[in-house]
Amino acid sequence: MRTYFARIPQTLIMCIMMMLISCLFAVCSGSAASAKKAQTECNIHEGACSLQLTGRTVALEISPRPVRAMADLTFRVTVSGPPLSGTPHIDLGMPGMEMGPNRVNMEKTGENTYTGNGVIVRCPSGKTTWRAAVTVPETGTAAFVFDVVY
Ligand SMILES: [Cu+2]
Repeated sequence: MRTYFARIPQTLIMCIMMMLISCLFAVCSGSAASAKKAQTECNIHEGACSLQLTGRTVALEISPRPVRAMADLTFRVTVSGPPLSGTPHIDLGMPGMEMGPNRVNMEKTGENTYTGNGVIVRCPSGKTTWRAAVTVPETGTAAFVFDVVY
């Protein structure tokens, strides 16, 4: 009995510490996410999808449409506002799944427009939901979640 009661405060302290640590992590990741990341679900088959991020509008258009897996795709990113110091890039992945690196490098093809080519692979799980994370210099990452056609 004695040892049982002696263990309670220790367990409580451990619990409180774990709660504090997880709260700290939540606050840290929460503030980082709101400052430089934005995500939206969109229908990429209908045309360009856009997001507001750090005072700019980031738009993504993929062609040809409908957007299919295992096909050569052209990714076009348009960023409003003053000129960027560098070129955006896109990381293709699946929400909640590790699919390996798949980056689309882009080049400037217009005033505010950047273009690159890439392939969305077919997921062995059969799931069709992909995410294109567009990283824009000095702006952050705009992530677009959409379904592709297999
Ligand atoms: Cu997958």
